[in-house]
Amino acid sequence: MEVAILGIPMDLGAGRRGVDMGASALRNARIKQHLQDLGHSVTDLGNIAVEIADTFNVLEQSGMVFLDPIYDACKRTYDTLMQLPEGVFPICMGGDHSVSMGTVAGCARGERTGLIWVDAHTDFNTPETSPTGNIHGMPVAHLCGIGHEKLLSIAGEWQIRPEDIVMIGIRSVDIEERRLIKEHGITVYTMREVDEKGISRIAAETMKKLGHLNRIHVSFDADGLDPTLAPGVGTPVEGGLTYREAHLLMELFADSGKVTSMDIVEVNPILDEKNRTAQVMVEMAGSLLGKRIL
Ligand code: Z70
Ligand code: MN
Ligand code: MN
Ligand code: MN
Repeated sequence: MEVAILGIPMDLGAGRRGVDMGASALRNARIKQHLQDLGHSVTDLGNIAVEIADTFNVLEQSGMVFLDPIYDACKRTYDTLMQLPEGVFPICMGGDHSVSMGTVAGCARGERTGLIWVDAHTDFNTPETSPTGNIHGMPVAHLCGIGHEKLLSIAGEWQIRPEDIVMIGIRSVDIEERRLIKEHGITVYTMREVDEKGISRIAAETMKKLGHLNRIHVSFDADGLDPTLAPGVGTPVEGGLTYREAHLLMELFADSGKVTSMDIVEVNPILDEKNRTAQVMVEMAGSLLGKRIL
């Protein structure tokens, strides 16, 4: 497969600094070599230009104060992805999860696209419902067309359909966010469902729901994994996906042959232990791109 990796070194949507170095950490964990060793042809497109939080003369360095530079970075990401030749498999390396307002739309190329959101959080807040103001808690709502007008304009008229979204690994949802998730009928597999059904049944149900679509994007937030496995994240939540569950999930998605693009987001090397989190996320990409033991 032709793979293109793209860095979006942005932490403006997160409540704390450091995820802007996530793309560097993934390159340091040899993402390119790892995928090449699986037989893929890999091009590194470099990084999208992103403004730096410290250069803003604001009292509180978080939340909606960063709306304009987040818009700019997402728009540049979207434009870059839209220019890729058809058939290339993009891997978008964040950055905090607000980058996905640009990556999902750019990878969709204006077409109907399934979205698999692997995360501890549903990221379905709007500026009105968010308890923190952090934009990384809002990308899915914006992809569905609800939220701040400026952020909604990143992809022009394109939107994802709520029925084309499946979330897996969820274990932290805010009160108003919960109402929005139910209102929009989003399919959510919380950790309770992972425990009850098992990850292979969840993968099968996901593909049954989305497999008819020509494009499927997997957006993988490192905090979907258990924090013992992926400590380098800004918002660790106990009780996440195990190493084996997460690999099996990626392997089963790979077997479907339906996945066309991926995000790896929220890797924070400042909070990590010897780059473990980036390393495990590189392995996740390998499994999603067809790595087999035999
Ligand atoms: C919370 C909020 C969030 C990631 C934290 C947290 C959102 N629901 N997303 N870490 N990746 O602030 O909206
Ligand atoms: Mn997220
Ligand atoms: Mn998360
Ligand atoms: Mn939109």
